[in-house]
Amino acid sequence: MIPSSAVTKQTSGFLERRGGMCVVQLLSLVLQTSLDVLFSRQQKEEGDRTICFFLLKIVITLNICITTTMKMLTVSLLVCAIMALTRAADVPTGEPDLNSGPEAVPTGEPDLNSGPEGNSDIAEVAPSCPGNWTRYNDSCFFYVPSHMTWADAEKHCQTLGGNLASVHSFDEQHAIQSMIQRLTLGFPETWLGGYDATQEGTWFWSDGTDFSYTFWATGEPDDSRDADCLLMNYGDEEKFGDQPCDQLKPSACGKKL
Ligand SMILES: [Ca+2]
Ligand SMILES: [Ca+2]
Repeated sequence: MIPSSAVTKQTSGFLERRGGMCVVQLLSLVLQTSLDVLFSRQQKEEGDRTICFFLLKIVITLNICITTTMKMLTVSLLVCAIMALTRAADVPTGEPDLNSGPEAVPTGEPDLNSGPEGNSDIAEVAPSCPGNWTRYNDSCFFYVPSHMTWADAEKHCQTLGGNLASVHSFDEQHAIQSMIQRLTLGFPETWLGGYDATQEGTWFWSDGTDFSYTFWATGEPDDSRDADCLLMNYGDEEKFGDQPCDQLKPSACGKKL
């Protein structure tokens, strides 16, 4: 395709040449008429006719020049319009080609992302416990060595997103006990979430789960000294025992995945 700038350049060149030709014609007319007037000045009437004829020639020449120039301008505008339309028609067909490349990339990206997305789905199916927490089935446990009352220990576990741990099987109790042993190299008495403060003898877990599994040491719970809170690793048997809730003990937090 011929660039529009080249056409414009050619057109302007032609117009310049055409204008130059018109000027040459006009100068020739002026020169010829001036000579006619000079040679016929003896005869006034003939001189007047020569001047009129000269003016008429100038008008005709100018009309021809103007008409020719206007025709060329019209033709040039038509050519430019056709070129512009052609370019406009070409651009859309070109742009999709350019975009089709990038579009091919995005169509590839979903494929790349589909993997991670699939992995994130898997991660959601099998989430993990926070660091330093110990997992058992779908529960996470965390040992707090600081000595606190049962109520303060419960509040502290809540700040960690859980409650004092609840226990629902021997294996779960053993998992918590093993965690404490691993961290302390012993079996210190540790608060769990069991309590019967609201009604003596009716035990609840502070996380609201069902209090059905028990691992009481021999003679426990005895409600000695209004014991309303549950300790694990209690006594020589290292089982459950009830103790007054204001005793300062380590604690075990728990939360669900
Ligand atoms: Ca009690
Ligand atoms: Ca007791």
